[in-house]
Amino acid sequence: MRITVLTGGIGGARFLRGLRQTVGPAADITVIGNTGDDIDLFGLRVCPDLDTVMYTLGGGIDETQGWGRATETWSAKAELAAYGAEPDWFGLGDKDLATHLVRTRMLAAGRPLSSVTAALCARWQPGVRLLPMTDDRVETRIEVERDGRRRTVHLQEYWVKLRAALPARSVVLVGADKAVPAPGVLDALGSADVILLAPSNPVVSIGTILAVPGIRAALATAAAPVVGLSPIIGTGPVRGMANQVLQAVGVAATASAVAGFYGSRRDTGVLDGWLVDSSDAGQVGQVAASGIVCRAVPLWMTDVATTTSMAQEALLLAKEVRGA
Ligand code: FO1
Repeated sequence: MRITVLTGGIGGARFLRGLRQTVGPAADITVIGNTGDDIDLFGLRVCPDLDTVMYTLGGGIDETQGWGRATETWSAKAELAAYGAEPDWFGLGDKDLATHLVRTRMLAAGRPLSSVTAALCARWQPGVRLLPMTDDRVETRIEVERDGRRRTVHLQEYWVKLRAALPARSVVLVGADKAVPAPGVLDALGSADVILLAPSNPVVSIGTILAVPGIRAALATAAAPVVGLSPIIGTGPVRGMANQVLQAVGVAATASAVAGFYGSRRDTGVLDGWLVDSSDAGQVGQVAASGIVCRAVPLWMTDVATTTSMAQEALLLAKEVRGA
């Protein structure tokens, strides 16, 4: 079975671990990762979502934090602080720095990000084919308002420095309109048996991937069923800043509103099926009315076992949708 998954960082990476467990090593999983969060710091290219997937599936993630390396040390960060080097709000651990050094050197030598990511994955053996959504630079910026004045900040500055405390007025995807899907991305969507949207941020993770010209159309026309998992349970995201950025695009922070944001493939959207958490079972009818087959199942990724059953439910729904 060929499964293609669109994902962001922590939530998506954890879901992928459950999916890999569910389908076993024989399945062919391609992961299309968001790169709008990428940031250049101290001359190094940092790709948080790709690294989070790579480390999580490769067994190197800091499980508590959900990002960065396990048993990390922070000498370089302390040394940078001693120089007063800015920015001081983004933490690059010593082990993690090696990844960014190797990546940046390969990029500087002219290799595209997709090739560099494959080279990094050769070490981590994530058990999936990890592709950046594009080899081109796309930067997600958040328009914030303070004292009546608006400006845009990098998504990492909004999330890590400002802690998403200022209202987000809009999301700007710099470079997305000119980006080209990375090699393998459109093929992975066109040849998939199942396409899944991980429980990631619908605006700044999955939405950014869908903004790369050609990707949304590839989902809309794919032969495979497309099933998504809600990142919203109740009235809030499982983690992250979904509430703030959903508000910026005028979408309520509920599982059914996010399904509406993605839309049904019967219209101009991308979904055939949508999983909401059991506690949101009351929203199933509303989602179904919009032409999306919807089921309520447990969606809290508390451990690998519950995440594995979520993945099973997603594949079951895909089968059901395909048969419909
Ligand atoms: N998140 C933080 O909250 N603080 C940090 O200092 C931080 C550093 C960092 C370094 C490498 C990396 O791969 C991720 C890092 N993250 C950090 C997580 C990241 O900001 C976000 O969670 C994602 O970009 C959102 O998907």
